[in-house]
Amino acid sequence: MMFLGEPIAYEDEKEGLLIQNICPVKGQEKKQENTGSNYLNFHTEDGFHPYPPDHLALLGLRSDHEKIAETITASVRNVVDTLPGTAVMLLRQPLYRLHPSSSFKLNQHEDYSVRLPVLTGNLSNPQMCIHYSSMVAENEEAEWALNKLRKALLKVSVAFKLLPGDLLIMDNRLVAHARTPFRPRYDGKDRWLQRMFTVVDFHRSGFSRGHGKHVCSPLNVEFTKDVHFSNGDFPRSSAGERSLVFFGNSAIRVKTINGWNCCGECSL
Ligand SMILES: O=C(O)CCC(=O)C(=O)O
Ligand SMILES: [Fe+2]
Repeated sequence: MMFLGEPIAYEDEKEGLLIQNICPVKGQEKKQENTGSNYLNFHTEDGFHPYPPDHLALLGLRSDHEKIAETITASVRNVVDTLPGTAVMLLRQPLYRLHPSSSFKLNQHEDYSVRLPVLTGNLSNPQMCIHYSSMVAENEEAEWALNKLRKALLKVSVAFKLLPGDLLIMDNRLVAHARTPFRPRYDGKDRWLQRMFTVVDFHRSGFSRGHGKHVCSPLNVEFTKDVHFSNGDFPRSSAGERSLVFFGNSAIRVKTINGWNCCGECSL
């Protein structure tokens, strides 16, 4: 992993551990999180975060009792050429609301999301941010395009049974992942993985980390109303909606700017 980038973790997720233990937790079977054991939907890891992982490693330490759980991956590289041009065009627009993962312990608020495109970057080799259960399209056309992509990804998915000693490294910018269901027994011998994230450009998150530290400080959530705000290359909130805005480790004041063009790509 160290050849791929610098390790990164988030203080508001899994207590900021750089190497996280993943085991099923009693009572959380249905959670769309790695503590659950029902089907875990396809997702990009922490795609809502301003400094999401570029790579994600899962190390198998122990299989589930019946050895049925499979980690599934699906790469945008294998589907982008099969999508209708109109779908690609829509997926490149910030028409999708993504709710933060419930594994993040953000300020007590619940009703927030970030607004972003699903596909970014190079036209023929784009990056993808998707979440089958926490992402909502803002209109019917955008939903149609998202469904096209979802169906296409399912067709090219590849399953891995992580046995003890197996290491699966995923490029989180290209690949979505999921996990099939299994039956935990909570007897101390359940499925056990370890997880680690890396980023290619460590300096980008420097503002959010202490000197020499690899753990990003908790995100601050600030609700805005009737505001256009842009942070980076796509808008993070939109007019009249409750949205999540980011600012490394300190809240910033968001001003109301009437008629400001968010990103040049959208018509807001
Ligand atoms: O349990 C798995 O195989 C994958 C879990 C997962 O999505 C994760 O830990 O990010
Ligand atoms: Fe995941």
